[in-house]
Amino acid sequence: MLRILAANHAKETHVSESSPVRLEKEGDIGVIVVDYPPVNALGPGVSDGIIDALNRGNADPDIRAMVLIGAGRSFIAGADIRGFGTGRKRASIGSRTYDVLDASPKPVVAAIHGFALGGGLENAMACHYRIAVPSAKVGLPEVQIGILPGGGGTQRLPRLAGPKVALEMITSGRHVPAPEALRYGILDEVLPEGTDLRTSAIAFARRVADRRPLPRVRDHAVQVDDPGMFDTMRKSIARRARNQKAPYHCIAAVEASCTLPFDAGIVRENELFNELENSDEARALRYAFFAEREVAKLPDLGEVKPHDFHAPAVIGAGTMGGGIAMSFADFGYDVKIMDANEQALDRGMERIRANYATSVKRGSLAHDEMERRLARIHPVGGYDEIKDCDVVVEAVFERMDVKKPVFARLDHVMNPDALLFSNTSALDMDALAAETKRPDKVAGTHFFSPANVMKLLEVVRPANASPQTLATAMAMGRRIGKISAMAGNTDGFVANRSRAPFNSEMVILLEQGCLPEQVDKVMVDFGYPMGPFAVGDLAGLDIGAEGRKRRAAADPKYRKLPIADKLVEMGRYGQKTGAGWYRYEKGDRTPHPDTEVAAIIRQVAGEMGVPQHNFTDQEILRRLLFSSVNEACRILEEGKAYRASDIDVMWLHGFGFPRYRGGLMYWADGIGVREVYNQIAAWHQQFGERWAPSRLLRQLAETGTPFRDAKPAPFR
Ligand code: 3H9
Repeated sequence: MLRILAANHAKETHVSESSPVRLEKEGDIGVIVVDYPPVNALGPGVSDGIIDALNRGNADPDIRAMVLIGAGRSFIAGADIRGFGTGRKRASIGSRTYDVLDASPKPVVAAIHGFALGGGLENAMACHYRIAVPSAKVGLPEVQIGILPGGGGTQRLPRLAGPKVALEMITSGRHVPAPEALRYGILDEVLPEGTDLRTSAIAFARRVADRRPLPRVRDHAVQVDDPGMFDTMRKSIARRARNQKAPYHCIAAVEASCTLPFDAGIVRENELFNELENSDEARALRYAFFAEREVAKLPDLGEVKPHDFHAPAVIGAGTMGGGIAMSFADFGYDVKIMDANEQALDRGMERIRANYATSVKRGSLAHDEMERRLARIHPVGGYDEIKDCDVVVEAVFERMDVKKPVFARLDHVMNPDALLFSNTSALDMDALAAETKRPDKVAGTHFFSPANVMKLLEVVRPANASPQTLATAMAMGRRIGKISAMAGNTDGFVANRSRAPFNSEMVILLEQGCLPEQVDKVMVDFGYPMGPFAVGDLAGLDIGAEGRKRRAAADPKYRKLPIADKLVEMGRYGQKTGAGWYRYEKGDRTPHPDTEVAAIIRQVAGEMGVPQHNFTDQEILRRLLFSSVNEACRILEEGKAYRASDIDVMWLHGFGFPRYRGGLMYWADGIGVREVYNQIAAWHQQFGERWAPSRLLRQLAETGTPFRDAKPAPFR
C-alpha cells in the first residue's frame, strides 16, 4: 500500500508502509532512498523496493531523472550475507535490480557515501552515473566470504576500470577510496569536501536528465592489453589461495568479461557464482564474518559506553612494547614510550625505526608516512612524563616480580582516572590489579607478536575490572585496527591456553615417530601459512622453554617435553642461532630438515622407550587440533570465554588458522561432536590423563549439540 507522507509542490514522499525503500520527489527528480539500517544491506524487500521505486519513477511523467542514495551511514553494503545458503529465492537474470536499473529509460545517478560494496557497487555500476563524497569507499569484497560478485560486478568493473584493475580489486576484495576509484573511471565525480551529497546528486541528475543515449556500462568495450595477466594472477595467488575455489572463480569470471559478449558474460558469472554460494569455504567464511562481529559483544556487561582515550603510553621498549607503540602510531595516536634506562629506550627506538624501514623497503609503506608515524612515538625518560596519559600499556619483562612494582608505581603517579593495562601473556591479572588502589581500572591487553602486525588483542578480565574499563580496552583495540576478544583470567588466558595442548602434542608426536618437517607439511597443507615447528624457530625456542620450566615447577604432573628441552640445552634456539627444529643457512630464513634433529629425536624416544608408529596425515592433524578442542571446551565450561566462536576468532587472528576453515571449533563441528568425543575418549584410554575428555565435550556429545551451540558457564 502506498501513502503520501508529505506533499508540497517541491517534495513528495511515497513509501510502502513495510518497504525499506522510498521514492521521494524533488520537483522533476525522483530520489530513491534505501533505508535499511545499519548498513543498507540488500535485505528482505530492499531489491524489490528499489525496482518498485524505479518503476514508479519511470512511470511518473513529472520525473525526468532519478538518484539512488542510502539513508544513514552508508550507500549499500552489499547483498544480505545472512541470506546466503538459506535457499532464498533469487530473481532471475533480466529481472534483478542490476538489470532493471541498467534498462531504465530515465537516467539514474548513484550517490555514494560510506560504503558501496558488493551488490552495492554492482547496483551503482548498473546506474548511468556515479558520484561520491571523498570519504566514500567502493569495492567488491565477495572473495572474502568465499563467493564472487554475482550481480554483474565481474562484467561491469572490467568495462569501467579495465580488466587489470578489476582483477586486482575482485581477487583482493579491497575497499578502494573514492579519489582512487575516480582515477580508475569507476566514479564520474568526487564532490568537494563538505558538499551535501543529496543536493549535489539532484543537481547532477538535472544536468544529465535529457542527455541521450544513456551511458550504460554494458556498452563499454573491454580493453585487454595483457592477455597473460590471468595466468600470472593465478600463479601469484597460488600460495595464499590454496585449498580455495573463490579466488580462481573470480579470475575466471573477469576473464570471461574479456572473451564473451556482456550478456553471455553475465550468464557465466552466474554459473560460477552458483558453484560457490554453498561451498564449504563460503559457509566457513560467512561464519568467520559474523563471529568477528559477535566477538565485540559483551553480553553480561549491559549498555556501557567506553571512555574516550587520547594519550596512550607504553612502558617497556622491548620487542612487544615497541610493536604496541607502533600500533598506536599507525592509527594516528601520539604515544609516549619509556623504559628503565636510556640504552634500552634507544635500542627500542632503533628497532622501531628498523621495522618501519623494512616496510618502506618492501614497498608497503611510503617514506613520508614512516616519518609521520615515527614522529608520533615520543621516547620519555621517566614516569613523571607520562603522568597525564589516559591509558598505559605495560609491556615490561614477563615476570611478576618485575611487573608488580611497575603497577604500584603507575598507580602512584598516574592521574586517578587513567586506565592501567598489562600486556602479560600469562600472569595473574588479579595479582597485578591488587598492586593498585584502582583495581576497577586495571585489565589485561594481550597483544600477539609482532604486535603491530597481528590482529588479535586479547582483553583479559580481572575480577574487579569495571565494565567501562573492559569496554574501553576492547574499543582501544578496535581503534588501533585490532580484533578485540574478551578472555577470562586463567593461566595462559584463552588463546594461549587453548593452544597449549597443541604445542605439547606436536613434540609428543616426535617421540612417537614423526619428524618436524612431516608435521609442518600436514599443517601447511591444511592451510596454515607456516608449520608449527617453523613458527617455533621464528619465535625462538628459548621462550617456550621458560614457560615449561615455570609450569613444571608449579605442577608435579606437568608433562615434560624432553626433546624440546634438549634442543634448547644445545643452544638451538631457532632462526636466531641458525639452528632449532631446522637448520638455517647464514642470512637465509629457509628451514632445512636436519639429520642432527632426527638423531636427537630417535635418541630421546629410545631413552623414553616410546613405541614408534607411522602416522597418517589425518592422525597428525587430529592429534594437534583435537587436543585444543578439548581444552577449549574446558575454558567454556569454566566460564573463561563467552562463546565458542570467540575462540575461533582468536585462532584466526592470533595463530593464522586458515580462515576458510572458520576456526578451531567450527572446523571440529564439521567433523561432528560425537566423532571428536569418541576419538578423544579412545586416546584417553591409550595415552592417559592428558586426553581426559572435558565435561562439556562429553555433554555435547551425549546430546548431539554442536560446539557452536555450547552454552558456556557465566563469564568469570
Ligand atoms: C554480495 O554483495 C554479493 C553480490 O555480488 C550479489 C550476489 C547475487 N549483510 O561490520 P559492522 C551487519 S556479498 C548482512 O560492525 P562497520 C553486521 O553483521 C556482500 N549483514 O560495521 C553488523 O551486524 P550486528 C558483499 C551485514 O561500520 C552490522 O551490519 N559485501 C552486512 O565496522 C554492522 O556491521 C560485504 O561483504 C551484509 N552485507 O563496517 C560487506 N554488512 O550489528 C560486508 C554488515 O548485528 N560488510 N552487516 O553485529 C562489511 O564489510 C562491513 O560491515 C562494513 C561496515 C564495511 C560495510
